Amino acid sequence: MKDHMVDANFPKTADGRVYHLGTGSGDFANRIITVGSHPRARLLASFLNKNPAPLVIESERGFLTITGWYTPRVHPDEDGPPPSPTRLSIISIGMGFPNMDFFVREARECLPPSSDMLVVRFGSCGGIATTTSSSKGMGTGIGVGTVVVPASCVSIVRNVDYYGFGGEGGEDEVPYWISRPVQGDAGLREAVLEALEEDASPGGEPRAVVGTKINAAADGFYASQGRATGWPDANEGILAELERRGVESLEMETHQLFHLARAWNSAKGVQGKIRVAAAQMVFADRQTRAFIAPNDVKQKEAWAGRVLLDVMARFEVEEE
Ligand code: R1P
Ligand code: URA
Repeated sequence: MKDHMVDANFPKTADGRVYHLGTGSGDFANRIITVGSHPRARLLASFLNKNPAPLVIESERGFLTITGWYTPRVHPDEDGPPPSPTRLSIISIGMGFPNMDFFVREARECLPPSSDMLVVRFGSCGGIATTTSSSKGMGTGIGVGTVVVPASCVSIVRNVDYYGFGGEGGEDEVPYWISRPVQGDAGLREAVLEALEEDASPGGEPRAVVGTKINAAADGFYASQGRATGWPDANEGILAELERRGVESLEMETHQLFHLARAWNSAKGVQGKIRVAAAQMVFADRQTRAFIAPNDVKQKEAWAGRVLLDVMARFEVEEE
């Protein structure tokens, strides 16, 4: 750790930079796309305007924040003056609930209290649904390459007391807890879903986008996502239970994002709101066991990432 931190409760450097993200006041735009990997963040950042050059902050804890200006593309049917550039941030946070927690709390701290904070998670996920309920009616499953835009999210947390204490399967213990669903921001989700579904870019390929009802975020990639790996995880029933509850996709961060936004927005005295949505590319089909090819990942990321930049730049939000 290079800098001396002050205030053990919410540690910051003397010049106000937060402990894990390494960002300070003014380093974040209030429109943020969060991703799980640096290459995905850098790909999105390649679409930002070059002048002025984006601000890039890589923290020693592995968070990469890139803030710059983005000029939205013009829809072919669009009249009126060309859209002006909007300031946006892209952050790569890595994986899991704790990293999403660091990001949301520390980025919020870097924004003015009165400013709304808009966050879209652009991630990957597994698809588990055999039937889907998109805005365009019932479908036949979520395959590899589909982009899902969930309205809500449950969490799946492993009950560690279940394992290794001799009482496995006892009446009082269940191996996993599944929470009730928490909603994201309906307006932001609608904008994301519509833009992805319509994708106005000329010459675009037909792309599968599904507005789903429920996503599940698990506290791991393996056990709590129902993967059979040879570990004694007591997770054989998870996928069936999730399907029974109407869950269509599985990943590792969206619940923490939706949960924190809901908690923040419903607290007394909060000024700027946190408005959240997620768009997730299906990398793994949990029914067929298919996994996405690297070239398809690059293509999907570039296409959906660009659409999300357009949405975030154009979305009407109260500015600070
Ligand atoms: C697991 O491979 C990771 O991929 C998914 C999961 O949520 C987890 O973080 O999302 P990202 O592609 O955004 O990281
Ligand atoms: N990310 C996950 O968390 N799970 C998957 O199955 C694929 C991507």
